[in-house]
Amino acid sequence: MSGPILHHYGTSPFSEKVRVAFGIKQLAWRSVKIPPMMPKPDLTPLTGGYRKTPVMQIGADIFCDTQIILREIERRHPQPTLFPGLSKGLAEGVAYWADHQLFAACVAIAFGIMGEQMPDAFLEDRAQFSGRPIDRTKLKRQSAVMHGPLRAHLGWVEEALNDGRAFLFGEAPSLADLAVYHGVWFVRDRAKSDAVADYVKLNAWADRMKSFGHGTYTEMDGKEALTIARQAQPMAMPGGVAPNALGLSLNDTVSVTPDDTGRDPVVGQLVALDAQSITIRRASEETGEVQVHFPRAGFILVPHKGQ
Ligand SMILES: N[C@@H](CCC(=O)N[C@@H](CS)C(=O)NCC(=O)O)C(=O)O
Repeated sequence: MSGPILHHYGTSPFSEKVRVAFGIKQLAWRSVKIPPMMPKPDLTPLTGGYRKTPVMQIGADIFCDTQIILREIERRHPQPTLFPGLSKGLAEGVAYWADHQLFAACVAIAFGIMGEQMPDAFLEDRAQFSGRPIDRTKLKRQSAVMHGPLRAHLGWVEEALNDGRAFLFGEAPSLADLAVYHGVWFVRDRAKSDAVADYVKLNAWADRMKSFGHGTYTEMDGKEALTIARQAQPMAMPGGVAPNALGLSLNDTVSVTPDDTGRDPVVGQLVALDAQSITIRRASEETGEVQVHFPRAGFILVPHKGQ
């Protein structure tokens, strides 16, 4: 079994969520650096069009979105668990809030500080990515508007940590800590904002999260990752397709699209579907046959038109 390959870039907060998970579990992994904006010529052949960062590859299996990436890492490397104590289920729910509502506030604050230095091409890419125009002159104002909501969201975290616990669900880190941390990292460590500098417990907790590091990794070229996919076989998916409201069956041609940003549909044949995940199979010249996995929450699955 080949180990995880993370397609990412250093400044990406969602990638930091996965890198710190590698640190908590002390895993060895391979790193493929991808461009921070389109085009991503060695990535999109693997995903079938999904452009977001990060993507995890294990042989000919491609995992899109940190929700499913972390679930797969936990399945393969269950110790130490990302669901300690009573956190199962709840940690996923907290993570979903953090990845969406909390992260949106973090982006506004970070762009308010770094936006002026960002090249036009990057801001144009992010406008296309988010589906909304980005006006450089309004970034500071939007940051001021989101300052209060950010403090309200992170105020809940400060309050949760107030009883002296080390992590959100007790003495060991969980998926929820990872999801809150990457937004805090973006604001505090990347953008160097002082928006939450007075949250004493939160900052001590963020330092604890940072100290896990990133595990051990070696750099690898994107072309080599394509060769690895081509030479590997997708893993068996014995669960099959569960009965579903769409009436979809095994091998139906479907499309899977993020419901928020980077809404590029990926088309393939349905291999597996359950309450938490979608797996499709597709092929390209560069990759051979691959299986692409998505989480169920946050993605729109429909039959592909023209089927
Ligand atoms: N829900 C996704 C969000 C990923 C995301 O939005 N990543 C940002 C970078 S941190 C992104 O894709 N930005 C555009 C890009 O890298 O092309 C996940 O959990 O992986």
